[in-house]
Amino acid sequence: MIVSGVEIYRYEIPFREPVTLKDATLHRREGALIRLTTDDGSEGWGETAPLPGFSPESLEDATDQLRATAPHLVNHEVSASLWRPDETSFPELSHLTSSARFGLELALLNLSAASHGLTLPELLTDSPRETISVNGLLSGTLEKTLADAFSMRKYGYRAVKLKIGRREVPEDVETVLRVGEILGGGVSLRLDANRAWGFDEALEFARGVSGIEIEYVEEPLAEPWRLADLARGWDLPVALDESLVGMGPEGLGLHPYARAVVLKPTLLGGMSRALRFAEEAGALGMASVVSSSYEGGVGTAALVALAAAVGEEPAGLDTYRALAEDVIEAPLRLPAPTMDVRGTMEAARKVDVRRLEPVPLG
Ligand code: OSB
Ligand code: MG
Repeated sequence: MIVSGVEIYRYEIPFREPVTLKDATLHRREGALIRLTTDDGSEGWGETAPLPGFSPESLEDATDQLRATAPHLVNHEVSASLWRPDETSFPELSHLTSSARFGLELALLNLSAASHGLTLPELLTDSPRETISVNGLLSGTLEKTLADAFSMRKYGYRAVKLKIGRREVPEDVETVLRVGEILGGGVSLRLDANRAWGFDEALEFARGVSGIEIEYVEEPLAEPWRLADLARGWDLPVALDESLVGMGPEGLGLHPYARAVVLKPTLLGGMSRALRFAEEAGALGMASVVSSSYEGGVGTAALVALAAAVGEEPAGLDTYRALAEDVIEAPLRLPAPTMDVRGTMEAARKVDVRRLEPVPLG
Protein backbone atom coordinates (compact mmCIF):
# COMPACT_ATOMS: atom_id res chain seq x y z
CA MET A 1 0.00 0.00 0.00
CA ILE A 2 1.08 3.54 -0.82
CA VAL A 3 0.41 6.79 1.06
CA SER A 4 -1.85 8.81 -1.23
CA GLY A 5 -3.30 11.59 0.91
CA VAL A 6 -2.07 14.00 3.58
CA GLU A 7 -4.13 16.47 5.58
CA ILE A 8 -3.22 18.66 8.53
CA TYR A 9 -5.66 20.22 10.97
CA ARG A 10 -5.56 22.41 14.05
CA TYR A 11 -7.64 21.76 17.14
CA GLU A 12 -8.52 23.53 20.37
CA ILE A 13 -9.94 21.66 23.35
CA PRO A 14 -11.05 23.66 26.41
CA PHE A 15 -9.79 22.53 29.82
CA ARG A 16 -12.44 21.93 32.49
CA GLU A 17 -10.47 24.26 34.75
CA PRO A 18 -7.36 26.30 34.01
CA VAL A 19 -4.21 24.14 34.14
CA THR A 20 -1.03 25.67 35.54
CA LEU A 21 2.21 24.25 34.13
CA LYS A 22 5.50 25.81 35.15
CA ASP A 23 4.72 29.54 34.87
CA ALA A 24 1.91 29.35 32.33
CA THR A 25 -1.79 29.02 33.04
CA LEU A 26 -3.58 27.34 30.13
CA HIS A 27 -7.31 27.55 29.44
CA ARG A 28 -7.33 25.22 26.47
CA ARG A 29 -5.17 22.58 24.84
CA GLU A 30 -4.08 23.40 21.31
CA GLY A 31 -2.49 21.08 18.81
CA ALA A 32 -2.44 19.68 15.31
CA LEU A 33 -3.70 16.42 13.84
CA ILE A 34 -2.31 14.70 10.76
CA ARG A 35 -4.36 12.35 8.62
CA LEU A 36 -2.60 10.03 6.16
CA THR A 37 -4.61 7.91 3.74
CA THR A 38 -3.92 5.13 1.27
CA ASP A 39 -5.85 4.74 -1.97
CA ASP A 40 -7.58 1.60 -0.65
CA GLY A 41 -9.29 3.84 1.94
CA SER A 42 -7.22 3.10 5.04
CA GLU A 43 -6.39 6.10 7.21
CA GLY A 44 -4.03 6.85 10.06
CA TRP A 45 -4.19 9.80 12.46
CA GLY A 46 -1.36 11.37 14.41
CA GLU A 47 -1.27 14.19 16.96
CA THR A 48 1.30 16.95 17.40
CA ALA A 49 0.72 19.04 20.51
CA PRO A 50 3.83 20.68 21.99
CA LEU A 51 3.28 21.32 25.69
CA PRO A 52 3.91 24.95 26.76
CA GLY A 53 6.61 25.06 29.43
CA PHE A 54 7.87 21.58 28.54
CA SER A 55 8.31 21.51 24.75
CA PRO A 56 10.97 23.85 23.37
CA GLU A 57 9.06 24.15 20.07
CA SER A 58 5.91 26.24 19.67
CA LEU A 59 2.78 24.91 17.99
CA GLU A 60 3.49 27.30 15.10
CA ASP A 61 6.99 25.84 14.62
CA ALA A 62 5.73 22.28 14.86
CA THR A 63 2.84 22.95 12.45
CA ASP A 64 5.23 24.54 9.94
CA GLN A 65 7.37 21.40 10.14
CA LEU A 66 4.34 19.21 9.54
CA ARG A 67 3.30 21.31 6.53
CA ALA A 68 6.79 21.09 5.06
CA THR A 69 7.41 17.41 5.78
CA ALA A 70 4.08 15.59 5.52
CA PRO A 71 3.78 16.03 1.72
CA HIS A 72 7.04 14.05 1.31
CA LEU A 73 5.32 10.98 2.76
CA VAL A 74 3.03 10.75 -0.28
CA ASN A 75 3.97 7.76 -2.44
CA HIS A 76 5.77 6.15 0.49
CA GLU A 77 5.25 2.40 0.77
CA VAL A 78 3.34 1.42 3.95
CA SER A 79 4.71 -2.00 4.76
CA ALA A 80 4.06 -4.07 7.87
CA SER A 81 7.76 -3.85 8.63
CA LEU A 82 7.02 -0.20 9.31
CA TRP A 83 6.62 -1.18 12.93
CA ARG A 84 9.07 0.83 14.98
CA PRO A 85 10.28 3.00 12.15
CA ASP A 86 13.66 4.42 12.98
CA GLU A 87 15.81 7.16 11.56
CA THR A 88 16.94 4.94 8.70
CA SER A 89 13.47 3.89 7.53
CA PHE A 90 12.17 7.48 7.72
CA PRO A 91 14.98 9.96 7.23
CA GLU A 92 12.23 12.55 6.58
CA LEU A 93 11.35 12.49 10.27
CA SER A 94 14.77 12.55 11.85
CA HIS A 95 15.30 16.33 11.82
CA LEU A 96 11.88 17.17 13.26
CA THR A 97 11.10 18.61 16.69
CA SER A 98 9.86 16.01 19.16
CA SER A 99 6.13 16.75 18.95
CA ALA A 100 6.16 16.90 15.13
CA ARG A 101 8.03 13.62 14.93
CA PHE A 102 5.62 12.00 17.38
CA GLY A 103 2.64 13.14 15.29
CA LEU A 104 3.93 12.11 11.86
CA GLU A 105 5.35 8.83 13.08
CA LEU A 106 2.06 8.05 14.81
CA ALA A 107 0.07 8.79 11.65
CA LEU A 108 2.35 6.39 9.74
CA LEU A 109 2.07 3.71 12.41
CA ASN A 110 -1.71 4.02 12.57
CA LEU A 111 -1.94 3.90 8.78
CA SER A 112 0.29 0.86 8.65
CA ALA A 113 -1.76 -0.90 11.33
CA ALA A 114 -5.06 -0.07 9.59
CA SER A 115 -3.93 -1.17 6.16
CA HIS A 116 -2.72 -4.51 7.57
CA GLY A 117 -5.79 -5.17 9.68
CA LEU A 118 -3.90 -4.80 12.96
CA THR A 119 -4.42 -2.63 16.01
CA LEU A 120 -1.62 -0.20 16.88
CA PRO A 121 -0.44 -2.28 19.88
CA GLU A 122 -0.35 -5.38 17.68
CA LEU A 123 1.90 -3.49 15.31
CA LEU A 124 4.23 -2.54 18.18
CA THR A 125 4.56 -5.95 19.80
CA ASP A 126 3.61 -9.60 19.31
CA SER A 127 1.49 -9.96 22.43
CA PRO A 128 0.15 -6.64 23.70
CA ARG A 129 -1.82 -6.46 26.93
CA GLU A 130 -5.62 -6.36 26.61
CA THR A 131 -6.08 -3.91 29.46
CA ILE A 132 -3.74 -1.37 30.99
CA SER A 133 -3.70 0.28 34.41
CA VAL A 134 -3.80 4.02 34.87
CA ASN A 135 -2.03 6.02 37.53
CA GLY A 136 -4.38 8.51 39.26
CA LEU A 137 -3.06 12.06 39.55
CA LEU A 138 -3.33 14.03 42.81
CA SER A 139 -2.87 17.79 42.98
CA GLY A 140 -4.48 20.90 44.38
CA THR A 141 -5.41 21.81 47.95
CA LEU A 142 -4.83 19.40 50.84
CA GLU A 143 -8.57 18.80 51.17
CA LYS A 144 -8.97 17.98 47.48
CA THR A 145 -5.87 15.77 47.49
CA LEU A 146 -7.09 13.73 50.46
CA ALA A 147 -10.61 13.38 49.08
CA ASP A 148 -9.27 12.31 45.65
CA ALA A 149 -6.86 9.84 47.29
CA PHE A 150 -9.79 8.34 49.15
CA SER A 151 -11.89 7.87 46.00
CA MET A 152 -8.96 6.56 43.96
CA ARG A 153 -8.38 3.87 46.52
CA LYS A 154 -12.09 3.08 46.51
CA TYR A 155 -12.24 2.85 42.71
CA GLY A 156 -9.32 0.43 42.60
CA TYR A 157 -6.40 2.45 41.27
CA ARG A 158 -3.17 0.45 41.55
CA ALA A 159 -1.02 3.57 41.72
CA VAL A 160 -1.44 7.29 42.30
CA LYS A 161 0.97 10.12 41.72
CA LEU A 162 1.12 13.18 43.94
CA LYS A 163 2.66 16.44 42.79
CA ILE A 164 4.99 17.89 45.43
CA GLY A 165 7.60 20.65 45.60
CA ARG A 166 5.14 23.53 45.31
CA ARG A 167 4.88 24.16 49.07
CA GLU A 168 7.32 24.20 51.97
CA VAL A 169 8.88 20.78 52.66
CA PRO A 170 7.09 20.20 56.02
CA GLU A 171 3.73 20.75 54.30
CA ASP A 172 4.63 18.25 51.58
CA VAL A 173 5.73 15.76 54.22
CA GLU A 174 2.43 16.18 56.03
CA THR A 175 0.44 15.70 52.79
CA VAL A 176 2.43 12.62 51.78
CA LEU A 177 2.01 11.03 55.19
CA ARG A 178 -1.74 11.62 55.16
CA VAL A 179 -2.14 10.38 51.58
CA GLY A 180 -0.07 7.32 52.49
CA GLU A 181 -2.38 6.63 55.42
CA ILE A 182 -5.47 6.87 53.20
CA LEU A 183 -4.02 4.64 50.49
CA GLY A 184 -2.92 1.95 52.90
CA GLY A 185 -0.73 -0.82 51.50
CA GLY A 186 -2.73 -1.65 48.37
CA VAL A 187 -2.08 1.43 46.24
CA SER A 188 1.40 2.34 45.15
CA LEU A 189 2.39 5.96 45.86
CA ARG A 190 4.44 7.88 43.30
CA LEU A 191 5.66 11.43 43.82
CA ASP A 192 6.78 14.12 41.38
CA ALA A 193 8.77 17.15 42.50
CA ASN A 194 9.48 18.50 38.99
CA ARG A 195 12.99 19.57 40.03
CA ALA A 196 11.75 21.87 42.79
CA TRP A 197 14.26 21.12 45.56
CA GLY A 198 17.76 21.90 46.56
CA PHE A 199 19.82 18.98 47.88
CA ASP A 200 19.11 19.76 51.54
CA GLU A 201 15.38 20.15 51.01
CA ALA A 202 15.33 16.74 49.33
CA LEU A 203 17.12 15.21 52.33
CA GLU A 204 14.74 16.94 54.73
CA PHE A 205 11.81 15.50 52.77
CA ALA A 206 13.29 11.99 52.74
CA ARG A 207 13.76 12.07 56.53
CA GLY A 208 10.18 13.26 56.99
CA VAL A 209 8.57 10.45 54.98
CA SER A 210 10.90 7.64 56.02
CA GLY A 211 8.03 5.81 57.77
CA ILE A 212 6.00 5.10 54.63
CA GLU A 213 6.49 3.20 51.42
CA ILE A 214 7.03 5.28 48.28
CA GLU A 215 7.44 3.70 44.84
CA TYR A 216 9.59 6.57 43.57
CA VAL A 217 10.08 10.33 43.43
CA GLU A 218 10.31 11.82 39.94
CA GLU A 219 13.02 14.42 39.50
CA PRO A 220 13.54 15.67 43.07
CA LEU A 221 16.45 18.02 42.32
CA ALA A 222 16.81 21.47 40.80
CA GLU A 223 20.42 20.38 40.14
CA PRO A 224 19.77 17.08 38.37
CA TRP A 225 23.47 16.27 38.04
CA ARG A 226 23.44 15.66 41.81
CA LEU A 227 20.80 12.90 41.52
CA ALA A 228 23.37 10.10 41.77
CA ASP A 229 24.74 11.66 44.96
CA LEU A 230 21.27 12.06 46.36
CA ALA A 231 20.26 8.51 45.50
CA ARG A 232 23.26 7.28 47.51
CA GLY A 233 22.47 9.47 50.52
CA TRP A 234 18.71 8.95 50.86
CA ASP A 235 16.64 5.82 50.81
CA LEU A 236 13.98 6.95 48.35
CA PRO A 237 13.93 5.54 44.81
CA VAL A 238 14.34 8.11 42.01
CA ALA A 239 12.58 8.20 38.65
CA LEU A 240 13.79 10.18 35.63
CA ASP A 241 11.45 12.38 33.60
CA GLU A 242 12.81 15.82 32.60
CA SER A 243 16.31 14.28 32.55
CA LEU A 244 15.39 12.05 29.60
CA VAL A 245 14.72 14.97 27.27
CA GLY A 246 17.86 15.60 25.29
CA MET A 247 19.38 12.27 26.34
CA GLY A 248 19.47 9.25 24.01
CA PRO A 249 18.27 5.85 25.20
CA GLU A 250 21.92 4.80 25.32
CA GLY A 251 22.53 7.52 27.93
CA LEU A 252 20.44 5.67 30.52
CA GLY A 253 23.43 3.57 31.47
CA LEU A 254 24.88 6.66 33.15
CA HIS A 255 21.97 6.69 35.63
CA PRO A 256 22.06 3.25 37.24
CA TYR A 257 20.55 4.64 40.47
CA ALA A 258 17.18 5.27 38.77
CA ARG A 259 14.31 2.96 39.67
CA ALA A 260 12.09 4.03 36.76
CA VAL A 261 11.86 6.18 33.65
CA VAL A 262 8.80 8.25 32.74
CA LEU A 263 8.33 8.04 28.97
CA LYS A 264 6.48 10.91 27.27
CA PRO A 265 6.64 10.37 23.50
CA THR A 266 5.47 13.93 22.71
CA LEU A 267 8.54 15.24 24.55
CA LEU A 268 10.95 12.41 23.70
CA GLY A 269 10.32 12.46 19.94
CA GLY A 270 7.96 9.64 19.10
CA MET A 271 6.76 6.13 19.72
CA SER A 272 9.81 4.29 18.39
CA ARG A 273 12.15 6.41 20.46
CA ALA A 274 10.06 5.79 23.58
CA LEU A 275 10.14 2.07 22.81
CA ARG A 276 13.91 2.15 22.56
CA PHE A 277 14.07 3.92 25.93
CA ALA A 278 11.84 1.20 27.39
CA GLU A 279 14.07 -1.53 25.97
CA GLU A 280 17.21 0.04 27.35
CA ALA A 281 15.53 0.67 30.73
CA GLY A 282 14.43 -2.97 30.90
CA ALA A 283 17.97 -4.15 30.23
CA LEU A 284 19.15 -1.97 33.13
CA GLY A 285 16.43 -3.23 35.49
CA MET A 286 14.45 0.04 35.48
CA ALA A 287 10.66 0.20 35.17
CA SER A 288 9.11 2.09 32.22
CA VAL A 289 6.11 4.29 32.95
CA VAL A 290 4.37 5.59 29.83
CA SER A 291 3.02 9.05 30.51
CA SER A 292 1.10 11.84 28.84
CA SER A 293 1.80 15.45 27.98
CA TYR A 294 -1.89 16.41 28.00
CA GLU A 295 -2.59 14.96 24.56
CA GLY A 296 -6.13 14.68 23.19
CA GLY A 297 -7.78 11.39 22.31
CA VAL A 298 -5.61 10.51 19.30
CA GLY A 299 -2.35 11.01 21.18
CA THR A 300 -3.63 9.51 24.42
CA ALA A 301 -4.77 6.36 22.61
CA ALA A 302 -1.24 6.02 21.22
CA LEU A 303 0.06 6.13 24.79
CA VAL A 304 -2.39 3.37 25.70
CA ALA A 305 -0.97 1.30 22.82
CA LEU A 306 2.56 1.98 24.00
CA ALA A 307 1.68 1.04 27.58
CA ALA A 308 0.08 -2.17 26.30
CA ALA A 309 3.33 -2.98 24.50
CA VAL A 310 5.80 -1.94 27.17
CA GLY A 311 4.76 -3.76 30.33
CA GLU A 312 2.53 -3.61 33.32
CA GLU A 313 3.36 -0.34 35.07
CA PRO A 314 0.27 1.88 35.53
CA ALA A 315 0.48 4.62 32.88
CA GLY A 316 0.31 8.36 33.57
CA LEU A 317 -2.81 9.18 31.55
CA ASP A 318 -4.94 10.87 34.18
CA THR A 319 -4.28 14.26 32.58
CA TYR A 320 -7.04 13.38 30.10
CA ARG A 321 -9.59 14.25 32.78
CA ALA A 322 -8.53 17.89 32.47
CA LEU A 323 -10.01 18.08 28.94
CA ALA A 324 -13.65 19.22 28.81
CA GLU A 325 -14.22 17.52 25.44
CA ASP A 326 -12.32 15.79 22.67
CA VAL A 327 -11.91 15.76 18.90
CA ILE A 328 -12.84 12.09 18.59
CA GLU A 329 -16.53 11.20 18.27
CA ALA A 330 -16.67 9.20 21.51
CA PRO A 331 -14.24 10.41 24.18
CA LEU A 332 -11.86 7.88 25.76
CA ARG A 333 -13.10 6.14 28.89
CA LEU A 334 -11.12 8.18 31.37
CA PRO A 335 -10.76 8.86 34.25
CA ALA A 336 -10.62 5.18 35.15
CA PRO A 337 -8.20 2.84 36.96
CA THR A 338 -7.99 0.53 33.92
CA MET A 339 -8.61 0.82 30.18
CA ASP A 340 -9.65 -1.67 27.56
CA VAL A 341 -6.95 -1.47 24.90
CA ARG A 342 -8.93 -2.61 21.85
CA GLY A 343 -11.91 -0.36 22.63
CA THR A 344 -9.56 2.58 23.06
CA MET A 345 -7.98 1.96 19.66
CA GLU A 346 -11.39 1.83 17.98
CA ALA A 347 -12.53 5.05 19.63
CA ALA A 348 -9.40 6.93 18.58
CA ARG A 349 -9.83 6.05 14.91
CA LYS A 350 -13.08 8.02 14.65
CA VAL A 351 -12.02 11.64 14.57
CA ASP A 352 -14.76 14.26 14.30
CA VAL A 353 -13.33 16.34 11.45
CA ARG A 354 -16.00 19.02 11.97
CA ARG A 355 -14.23 20.00 15.18
CA LEU A 356 -10.99 20.64 13.32
CA GLU A 357 -9.67 23.55 11.31
CA PRO A 358 -7.86 22.56 8.09
CA VAL A 359 -4.30 23.84 7.70
CA PRO A 360 -3.07 24.44 4.14
CA LEU A 361 -0.04 22.32 3.21
CA GLY A 362 3.33 23.99 2.57
O1 OSB B 1 5.83 16.28 35.46
O2 OSB B 1 5.29 14.30 34.99
C1 OSB B 1 5.15 15.51 34.83
C2 OSB B 1 2.26 16.03 32.43
C3 OSB B 1 2.74 17.07 31.69
C4 OSB B 1 3.95 17.63 32.00
C5 OSB B 1 4.70 17.11 33.04
C6 OSB B 1 4.24 16.06 33.78
C7 OSB B 1 2.99 15.51 33.48
C8 OSB B 1 2.41 14.41 34.22
C9 OSB B 1 1.66 13.37 33.45
O3 OSB B 1 2.49 14.33 35.41
C10 OSB B 1 0.82 12.45 34.28
C11 OSB B 1 1.57 11.36 34.97
O4 OSB B 1 2.79 11.20 34.76
O5 OSB B 1 0.94 10.64 35.73
MG1 MG C 1 7.27 14.26 36.00
